[in-house]
Amino acid sequence: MAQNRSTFPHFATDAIHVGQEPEQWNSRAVVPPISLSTTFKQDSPAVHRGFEYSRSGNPTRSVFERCLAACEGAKHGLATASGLAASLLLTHLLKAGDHVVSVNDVYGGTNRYFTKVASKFDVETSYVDCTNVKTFEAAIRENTKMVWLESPTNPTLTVIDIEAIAAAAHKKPGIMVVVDNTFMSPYFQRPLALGADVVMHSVTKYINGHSDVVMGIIVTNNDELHDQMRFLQNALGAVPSPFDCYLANRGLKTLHVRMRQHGENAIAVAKFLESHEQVVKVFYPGLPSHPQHEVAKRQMKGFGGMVSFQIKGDMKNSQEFFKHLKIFALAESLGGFESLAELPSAMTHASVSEEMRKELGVTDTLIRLSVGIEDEEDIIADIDQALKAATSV
Ligand code: P1T
Repeated sequence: MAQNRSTFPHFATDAIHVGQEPEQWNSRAVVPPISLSTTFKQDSPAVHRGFEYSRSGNPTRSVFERCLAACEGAKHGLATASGLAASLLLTHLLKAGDHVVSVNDVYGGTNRYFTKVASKFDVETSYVDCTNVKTFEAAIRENTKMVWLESPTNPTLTVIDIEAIAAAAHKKPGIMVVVDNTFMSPYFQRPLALGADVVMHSVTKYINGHSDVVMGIIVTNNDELHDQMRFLQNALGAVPSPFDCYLANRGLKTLHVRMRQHGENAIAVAKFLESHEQVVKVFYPGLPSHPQHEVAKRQMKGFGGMVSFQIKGDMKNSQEFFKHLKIFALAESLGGFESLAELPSAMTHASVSEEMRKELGVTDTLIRLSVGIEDEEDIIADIDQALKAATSV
């Protein structure tokens, strides 16, 4: 199903109101309170009013989970202590001997988790170019149980045709398709409507949007999967704090406004970079030159705030560029209101093998920008002066 503006009616109203009903609190608080109590009084043994112990469920967490699930067009939401804790929980749905097909370009921490941790429990992962459905299908094995997609990918912003890959995966029963929707947020892309079984996010990024919370979330429409994951959420214990849930719920209220501005600023930055003589190549799904631009237009409502580019020269030029930035901070992470720049090969993707980095083009001259919502002309002027300074080394 192609996604366009009319696919997501009422997004802002849902982000502001779902799960926030003042009537659920005795006080009729319009802003949901932070419920710090670790335990809840029961009417009789094991008979309670929805909450018993704060690891298995918490009122502030529940407010956020319901709201974000609505934003993704999902029935169920489960918040986790981080994006990686969401990956951990999902992988615990598998058993030893199972196989995962992951898109080859994923966040470095996801690659590290599958390669160096899940492998210890005999869960093997193949990293595959998912821009080609035939290549993807060839990687499916008898024991493949999970498909892991990011789209656009981190950091090369490759776009995967989610609908085509989900349909190919579902030809074989028992394969769960997970989409890490962190880069787009539900405002720009809703993978469940494209055939994914589960969507996960690093809430740390756009959803919270203020670079002051580390959190994750998993959403689904599948009741059985949700029940299994709720059991795992309680059994594994990697849950977020009520204060973090309060902040993420607050951030979500302005997601639509922020995403529109991120998108506007990012396309301006991408066009500027594409015309710059100090730049070899720009990676942004909103550019007609992007190899999957047509897929992006079909499955996304906007193109997001992440832009990667290859600077002319070598590591010295990259370093000089970072040294001269004034508005952008040289820092990991993304999706906050402020602009950030980083070098994936040495920072977010340093844990990816050198061989795979080379194959993906994650070199010492590939620079990733998280374009913030400052004034567009100031952002561009900052990049311009840093690029000029980087030329003279
Ligand atoms: O940091 P955490 O909340 O645990 O989320 C991990 C994660 C998962 N998925 C994607 C697409 C991500 O980008 C991340 C975290 N990424 C960074 C910190 C980064 O700078 O790319």
